Amino acid sequence: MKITEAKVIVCCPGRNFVTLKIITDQGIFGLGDATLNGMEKSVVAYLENYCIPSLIGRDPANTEDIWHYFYRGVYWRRGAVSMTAVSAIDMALWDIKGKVLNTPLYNLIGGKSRDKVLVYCHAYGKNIAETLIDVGKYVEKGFRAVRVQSGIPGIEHTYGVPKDNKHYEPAHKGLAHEEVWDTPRYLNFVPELFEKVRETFGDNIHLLHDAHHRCTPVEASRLAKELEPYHLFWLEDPVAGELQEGLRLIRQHSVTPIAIGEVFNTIFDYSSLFTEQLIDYIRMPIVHGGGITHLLKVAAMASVYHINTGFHGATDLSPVNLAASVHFNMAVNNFGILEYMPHQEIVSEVFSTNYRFEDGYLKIDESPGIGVDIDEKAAKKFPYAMARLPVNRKTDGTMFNW
Ligand code: GCO
Ligand code: MG
Repeated sequence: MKITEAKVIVCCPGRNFVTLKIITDQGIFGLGDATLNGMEKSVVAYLENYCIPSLIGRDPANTEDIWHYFYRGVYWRRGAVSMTAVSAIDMALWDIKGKVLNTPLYNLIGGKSRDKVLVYCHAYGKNIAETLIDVGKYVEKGFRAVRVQSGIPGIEHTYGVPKDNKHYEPAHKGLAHEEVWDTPRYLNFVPELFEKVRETFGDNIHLLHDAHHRCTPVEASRLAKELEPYHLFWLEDPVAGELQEGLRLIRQHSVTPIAIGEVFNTIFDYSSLFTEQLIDYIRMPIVHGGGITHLLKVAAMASVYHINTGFHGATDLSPVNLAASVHFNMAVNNFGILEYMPHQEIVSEVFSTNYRFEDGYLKIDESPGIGVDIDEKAAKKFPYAMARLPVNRKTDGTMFNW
């Protein structure tokens, strides 16, 4: 079997998605997600100008060799743009492999270790009262794990809380919005938020929180320590991902579990965090972390250190990535949890999916490969619209992490 064609499909049903379609001489095709929020066109250019010409003529069965061709074979390797392209290629090839062998992806990577995958959703509100109502809605819907973010008194707009009270979508059309951040107010507020959530919903629900890279190590240590009584499932990105040593200080001061790495893209970003046991969950998703081939290695290494998967699954990752993540987490032994923000209804006009939410879990059917399809005609109805993630400044105007 040979790859005869590959194309990149960009569409914007509510938000931008980039999808790679690899087609073979036997008519079988595979899909890979290549969406990098706010930087979509960079991945498109890399795929179209550099990767696709080198894919033509290769045997799609050789997932390992092709992965190394696009990783090792590229002198300027690593980085979000290149690794998203590598991920898309890898996903599409595993999709083809599953279709050729007429079996779901999970069967190719170990089979079922479980029947369903525990997921967490996002609850939020402008203040604690509204947030409690939102948590209640998700508990009512059957979610067993809820990420809780809330507006903070004195900060005009906070990460994780939509301005218009609709669905949460961080990218905005046009150039980047500027937001304002105040860490002292945040640190004073969050323990009270979780005290109220536990008081209202008791101990039988998993609670998660995303600090979104905004603390220094000592601030994050205080936060993790003060949140201990509320037994979080995890505290996410307490410090910026690139500050790996910062995780040491947090560990010395608290036993709140830590999830990190949605902005990572290789095993090397994780290696010392694993060997020193500084974290508990892997956030790096299939779409940005080198695809199934690479994440299998990351998960295998993590398993030695009792670290579990907890992949990023925001709505800016397409249904192709979400389905691949469900397959992956059906199969690996060290599964922790998967983020699940349901896509807007309009996304189903372009992508048909094979997963469904039931009683706090995602389940996937037995369609071969990844099991998601794209309607290219429908995709054309939703042309790309430039959108950017916000930037963040401290109250005195200093540039900060978003
Ligand atoms: C999460 C993430 C998202 C990101 C977004 C960026 O934990 O779900 O932090 O909210 O900010 O995916 O594109
Ligand atoms: Mg996050």
